[in-house]
Amino acid sequence: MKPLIAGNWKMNGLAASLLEVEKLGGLMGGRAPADRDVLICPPATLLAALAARAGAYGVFAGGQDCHPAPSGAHTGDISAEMLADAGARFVIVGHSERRADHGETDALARAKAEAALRAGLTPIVCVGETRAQREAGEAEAVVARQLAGSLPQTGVFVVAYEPVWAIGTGLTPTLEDIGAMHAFIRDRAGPEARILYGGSVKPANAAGILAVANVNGALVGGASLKAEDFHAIIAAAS
Ligand code: G2H
Repeated sequence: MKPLIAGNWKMNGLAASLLEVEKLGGLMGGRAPADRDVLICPPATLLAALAARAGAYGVFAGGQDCHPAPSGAHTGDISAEMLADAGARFVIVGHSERRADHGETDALARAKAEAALRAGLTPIVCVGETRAQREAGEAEAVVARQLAGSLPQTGVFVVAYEPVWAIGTGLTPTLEDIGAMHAFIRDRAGPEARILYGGSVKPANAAGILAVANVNGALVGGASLKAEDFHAIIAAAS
């Protein structure tokens, strides 16, 4: 399965940040490696400009969220159709920061994933347990519930396993725990889905994580903001 290395810039990036895309293109020798997919999900304000630049290097652009409706009276929201129109090929849905900051539910994540598919985008559906849930031995039950409620009923999708306690903290699960959870997700998401690991992926730990069975790529936050770091992670996926 072709690995997908996805950068999630979150609420970071002004126009000057587009220079990181040029830098990344240069580090890759002008073209993303043919044996892996590279994706950057910038803030919506940069999506169209980034899609145009990234496309020249064979890098995909994606959104960080979408509304379930194609259009309408939803002030401040962005539809999957709009993301596609701006050049996106993927969209992240159900990220734990959306679940925590905006009260997003599994049902809403599924509605967004299905809207993405209708617009021709590939949804990246995020799941993951909190520290308290892992310590209580509930990690698999929580992830199973999120998968059952959030995955679209049909279509090609990507799953990102992001333990909430590993996001932006520098902490990561052991490789054994990552492997066990990815195998658990594989059983529920099916053989076609790429399953990404996310949560404090950086150049120093990328090769080990990406070599684990059923890890088909990474969703990278902080370390995707600097071209050198993101390139090192792309290079580690082989
Ligand atoms: C998890 C991840 C990217 P970070 O949110 O989705 O962020 O790599 O900064 O932990």
